[in-house]
Amino acid sequence: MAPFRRNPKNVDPERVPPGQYVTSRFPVLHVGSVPEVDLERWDFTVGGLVADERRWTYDEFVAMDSVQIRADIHCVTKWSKLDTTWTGVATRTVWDRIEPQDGATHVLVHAEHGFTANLPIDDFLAERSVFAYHFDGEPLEREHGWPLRLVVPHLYFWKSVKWVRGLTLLAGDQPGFWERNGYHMYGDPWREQRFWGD
Ligand SMILES: Nc1nc2c(c(=O)[nH]1)N[C@H]1C(S)=C(S)[C@@H](COP(=O)(O)O)O[C@H]1N2
Ligand SMILES: [Mo]
Repeated sequence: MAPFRRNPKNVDPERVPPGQYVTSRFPVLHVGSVPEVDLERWDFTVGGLVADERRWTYDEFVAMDSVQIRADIHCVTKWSKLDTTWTGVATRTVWDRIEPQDGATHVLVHAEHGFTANLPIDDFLAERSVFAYHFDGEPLEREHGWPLRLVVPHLYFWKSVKWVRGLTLLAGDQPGFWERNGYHMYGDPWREQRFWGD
């Protein structure tokens, strides 16, 4: 398949999923307005199928061990950006501090303004899934999700929830915001799972 737009010559085509083009820009995409976030009142909560609900303040959250990951990101609107780096708390680190109950299979990630996205637990816990506070070594910009965003680079970027505030563990899958509005429940860019039925 021909790429949607011409890719730069120095890009290895093997790194570009079908239908995507490579950009060095960093487009901003979201529904609604960029939220006003007050770090003093910010919290991160985990509920649903857990033995005990958990809550972190911002200081507590960012005090957890940090990791840096390097990844290519792929937006369903067809841009891909290669070699991005993100610093933050690995999803696994958060997971190790909660007690999931038997039967939990998915997470619904939630954010400011009620935005949500669903993920199977295995994808949520993938090696490079991270709650990021830095992009390319600098604090996240507000429009890219400051103070904290999820990054799950192996799925389309709509799963990488900006302004994240918590998780609900679920027995079974449940659509999030975009998934209720026509986007694929899983969203693998290599299988071009953009929309319902793909
Ligand atoms: N909270 C929230 N997170 C979100 C979205 C949103 O509307 N709200 N949009 C998603 C979509 S569709 C994309 S493509 C990416 C865009 O991230 P960026 O603006 O940093 O490029 O954020 C994702 N995370
Ligand atoms: Mo998107």
